[in-house]
Amino acid sequence: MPMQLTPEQLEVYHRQGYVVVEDLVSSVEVEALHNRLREYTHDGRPLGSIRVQIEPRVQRGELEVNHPGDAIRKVDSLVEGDDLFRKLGLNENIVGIISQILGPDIKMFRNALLMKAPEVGSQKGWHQDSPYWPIQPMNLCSCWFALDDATAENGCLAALSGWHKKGALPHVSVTDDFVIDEQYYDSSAGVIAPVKAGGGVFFHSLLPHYTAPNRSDKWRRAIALSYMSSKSQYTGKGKSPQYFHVKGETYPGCVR
Ligand SMILES: O=C(O)CCC(=O)C(=O)O
Repeated sequence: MPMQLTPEQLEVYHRQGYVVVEDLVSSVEVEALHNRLREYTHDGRPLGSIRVQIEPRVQRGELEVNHPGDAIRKVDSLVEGDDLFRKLGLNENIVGIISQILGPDIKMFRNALLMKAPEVGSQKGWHQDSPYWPIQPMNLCSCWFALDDATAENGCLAALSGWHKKGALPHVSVTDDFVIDEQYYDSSAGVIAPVKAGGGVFFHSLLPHYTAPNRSDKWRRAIALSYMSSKSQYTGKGKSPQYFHVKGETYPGCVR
């Protein structure tokens, strides 16, 4: 039977804006994902047209790494481009929990591998996801799936619990980032959400969140799998892009 959130866990999600769920995927599958990822980042497996983002300090020549793969910060759309990551994006435990939160008709808005190499990975400043995204209503849900044990030391997620209820907060551009304007929140209220490899943090797209730099000697790799109801509206320019279909119906006039 696929995993389901208990009523208590579902209540926690709605109250806090996030819930941590361990053991979504077996250690054997996590190992296979690790191996595949290493092939892409360190062993020359072609990424094709998949977009890769490099650590800004390495890009600017301010920091050197032992291997170019240690400088990769972000890889987009592996769910569409790789069989093992596709299986993860469609995993019945993850999608089952997402359906409890968002309903039966689901599309994937994005998926992004987020990598913090030991002592290299930089912070991601406090932000909400929805202000970045052309989707209404602002009620998407991400499963931040941990490929390594995510801890305070290597840059696990931190969140402002309950703040998803405050709506979209003003964001500003700063060096290398787009973050919530400091006058609108108090980061000292942030709580960390450690999670073991194979588990995930399910969080609301209006939840303010942050990840610290990796100051440890251990990798922190995660993939953010962001889902939306197929009844969502695309609010960007032109017509809706074709989003990855996860399950259920598609609706006329809504995201494709
Ligand atoms: O994993 C990270 O470092 C950042 C994650 C994040 O901010 C996101 O998924 O929106």
